[in-house]
Amino acid sequence: MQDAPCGAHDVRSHGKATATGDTSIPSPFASRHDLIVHSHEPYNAEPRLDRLRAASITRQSDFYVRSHGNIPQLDGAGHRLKVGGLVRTPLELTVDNLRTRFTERSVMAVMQCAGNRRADMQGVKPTSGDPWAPGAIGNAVWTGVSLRDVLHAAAAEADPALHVAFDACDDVDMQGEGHFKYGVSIPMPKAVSPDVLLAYAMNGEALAPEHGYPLRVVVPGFAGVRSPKWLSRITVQDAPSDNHMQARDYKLLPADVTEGTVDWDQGVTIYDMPLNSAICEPAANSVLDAGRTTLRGYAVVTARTIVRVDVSIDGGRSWSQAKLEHDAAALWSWTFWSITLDLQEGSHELVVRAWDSAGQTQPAQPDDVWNFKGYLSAAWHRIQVSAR
Ligand SMILES: Nc1nc2c(c(=O)[nH]1)N[C@H]1C(S)=C(S)[C@@H](COP(=O)(O)O)O[C@H]1N2
Ligand SMILES: [Mo]
Repeated sequence: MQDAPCGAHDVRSHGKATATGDTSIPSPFASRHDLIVHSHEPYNAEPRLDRLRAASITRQSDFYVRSHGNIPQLDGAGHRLKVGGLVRTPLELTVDNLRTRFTERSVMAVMQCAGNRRADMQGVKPTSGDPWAPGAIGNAVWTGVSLRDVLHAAAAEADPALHVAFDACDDVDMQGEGHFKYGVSIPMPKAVSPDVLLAYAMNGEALAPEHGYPLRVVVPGFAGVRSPKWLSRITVQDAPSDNHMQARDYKLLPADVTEGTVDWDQGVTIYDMPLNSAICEPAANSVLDAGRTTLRGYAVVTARTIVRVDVSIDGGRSWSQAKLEHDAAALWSWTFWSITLDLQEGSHELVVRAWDSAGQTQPAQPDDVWNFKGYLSAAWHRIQVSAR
């Protein structure tokens, strides 16, 4: 099944005991000590929100890391990508082959985890998964080649009912549910969008090991789970991937479904991400000086644009409109917002909600969208602060 040559020299084989604490973290993570770490194995970490809001293009060192298994240490020159399935010309390509045989393309796009902001949902009722704050998101300029061009070179069948499956090099151990290499798929109509990349660079730098060196998929607008890192194989097929990650995870389920009652076949596969927004500054629970206070954050939407961001300093009773910063040419990028308001002495609930170009806004409460996996947490973002 998995004969793609990953040739990994794992620095952190999954399940292998290592010392606890940051000193056990090998070199790929050395520069990342300032991220908030949810777990070391697998490595999951997000930036502080003021760091996230500091630049519209997120530095690799400030970019959240979501991994389900080990971080493979792959040999960039020797690594091979196989392309097969419903294609007339199966391919085997090095990253260098991709660079020289195909047209290079750069796309600015947000990568966002389906579990971003899960902590708010956990405030309603526990869910599985790490308590991500609003930092499981970042915006980067991804450079690589269009998946579409590689599918074309392989003379892939183009029926819109097909799926393009991806296999990766990391080993995922789903305690009790088996041990497998990470794999997912996307529907063909998305796969042939020129903005879906096989990327080898991020913000003009080689991908860091934790972001998928030497090659990853970037599917703008889709949940991060559909953008495999350490890509080893592409398969054109007539059904979605049967990998655990696709079939038994990352699906949206109704509120009454639990871990014990879930029928994964009834879940809705999470592809597109919902309208969302967050307050990045001030930080939750901060004590501020009363008076003029600037609030800053992000808003994000797929396939539409952010047209308005409302901010409240009284728990959502009254609203003011924030100033928006968006590069209209960057379709898949986020929108930064800011507003300066007068904060009286006392406690305040600060709230943000975004509106998109179809006049849709976010649900008011996380209760409205709660699900046992804690996915797509996109209610109004509320934080408590006090001023004195
Ligand atoms: N091979 C592989 N690809 C993966 C993952 C993974 O665990 N293994 N995690 C996915 C998830 S859930 C997300 S949100 C993004 C995160 O990308 P980043 O770590 O570069 O931010 O990678 C996706 N690609
Ligand atoms: Mo994710």
